[in-house]
Amino acid sequence: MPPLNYQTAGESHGASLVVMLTGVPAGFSLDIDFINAELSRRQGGYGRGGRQRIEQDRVEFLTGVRRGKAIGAPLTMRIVNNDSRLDDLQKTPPVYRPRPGHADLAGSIKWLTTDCRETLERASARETASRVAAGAVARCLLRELGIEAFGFVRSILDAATTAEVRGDNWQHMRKLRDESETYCPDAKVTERQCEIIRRAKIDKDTVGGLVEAHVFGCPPGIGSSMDWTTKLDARIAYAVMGIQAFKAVEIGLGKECAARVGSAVHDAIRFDATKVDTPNLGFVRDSNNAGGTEGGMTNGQPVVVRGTMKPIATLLRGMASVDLNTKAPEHSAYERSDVCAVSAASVVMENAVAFEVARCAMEKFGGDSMVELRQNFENYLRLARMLPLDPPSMTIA
Ligand code: EPS
Repeated sequence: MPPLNYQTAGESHGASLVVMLTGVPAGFSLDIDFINAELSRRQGGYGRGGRQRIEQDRVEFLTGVRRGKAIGAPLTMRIVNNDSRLDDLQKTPPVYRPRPGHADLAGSIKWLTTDCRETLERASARETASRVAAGAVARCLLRELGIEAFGFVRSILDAATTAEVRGDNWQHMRKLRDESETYCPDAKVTERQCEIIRRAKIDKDTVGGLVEAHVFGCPPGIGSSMDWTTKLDARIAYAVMGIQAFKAVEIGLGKECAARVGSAVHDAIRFDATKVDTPNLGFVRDSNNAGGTEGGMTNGQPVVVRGTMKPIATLLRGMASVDLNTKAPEHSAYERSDVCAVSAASVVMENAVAFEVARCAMEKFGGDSMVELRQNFENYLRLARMLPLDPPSMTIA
């Protein structure tokens, strides 16, 4: 069985997006309605541009599925682009005035051309639809282990919610988020965020923000401290920094750790025998500054990830740039775009983070089939609850 992994392909204005997952165990149900609902959510959010009125993202399974269940083979999905026009030079003309902040300049030099078009087609956030589809598949798998992800918008510019998301209120928070035009579980802050986006549109500018993802139900031990490449938090950081326009990622308290002493950072441990059947196996913390990971492994607390999305680089007002053909000063090019895509980014991050949890869960529990995976998972929890194992020599000396 290969490790759980995925690859995406497809240009923003090509025929379609494609995503292939390998290492998927057999026998879990692919909830196509859930996957499509996540794709629709990614298309939404206040501040999106005209493209989303053209597209209606839906997943089509090409391989690896039989009668709604994964069969253990490579799983391929397609999302059709309605706005497919890449071969039409009139409709997708060369772009030679690079947008500061976009992949345009570095990409055109890298591929030794003065047309940024091919770089931008793949750098486009359209690709994130594939990443959501992959993550949503992983979430179908995680659900069978009782693991759930929840993502939302924390802030846009200076409009930030202080809402606290916990294991006992996240479903309510999800309801509030789903009622919000910006995917922020706070009605008052949503209004301010919409106002900020309206203002930015009038100013022909763009805005970014902070998004957060929480993963509930992970027992201790997903990920590994034995090698840096197997650390869950490192994998999450890699996945999140790979999302278009992300400039920072934090786990738990994140960069605030630098401003506090150890006793105000680390989450004290106590044991509560009434909680042994919860994901923390009874090892209770009153805070979660670690964001659910210690030593690159889950510690039984919810995994908490925060991502920073910069404002979109395509500004209607333009910025100082150059003509790549003449090197003369020019205003940067404008392509139809979004004023704000932070809401969409929250959906992308939620699913990208969930995929990394699933990747590490598969490494820990393995199995070619869901039956095997579930039994490995439950057997591990049984052994963990039995600690110390008898005889003690069964444990590492
Ligand atoms: C993007 C430009 C816009 C965005 C796009 C990302 O596309 P278009 O030029 O076709 O209007 O809407 O995002 C998506 C298409 C999407 O589905 O998220 C860019 O330049 O990155």
